[in-house]
Amino acid sequence: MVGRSVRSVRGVPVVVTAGVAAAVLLGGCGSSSSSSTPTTPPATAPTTNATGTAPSGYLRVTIKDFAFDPSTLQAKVGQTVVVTNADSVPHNWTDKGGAFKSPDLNQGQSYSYTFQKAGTYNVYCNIHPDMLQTVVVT
Ligand SMILES: [Cu+2]
Repeated sequence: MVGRSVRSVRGVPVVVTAGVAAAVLLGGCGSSSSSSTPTTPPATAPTTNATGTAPSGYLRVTIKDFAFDPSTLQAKVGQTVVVTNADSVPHNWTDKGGAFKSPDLNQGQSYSYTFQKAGTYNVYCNIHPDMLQTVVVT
């Protein structure tokens, strides 16, 4: 914010430099406390995706209250889905067609799977077979 503004004002830096030199000369009795001007480094780039959206290629499924959230998931071929169990009982994330099957996930555990084929996947938890999710991969 401050660092680069000097450049645009041509000629002014010369005046400023002269003023600083004069000040140093005037106050030059040994105490050079003003020499440590804080040269703040340029601020790091502002976070552009502060909306909380997951980066592309990465989707999130949460298992909570005996349900998959979202109940229908849209994914692209090559995207990775990370499934996290937020319930205190174990669940798994199993494709009825056999494309994937997570281990039983305890609370806080995750399983990730990268979809390689387009299609509609009917997912359930084989511990609680009425827990259902549809994953549409295009
Ligand atoms: Cu379950």
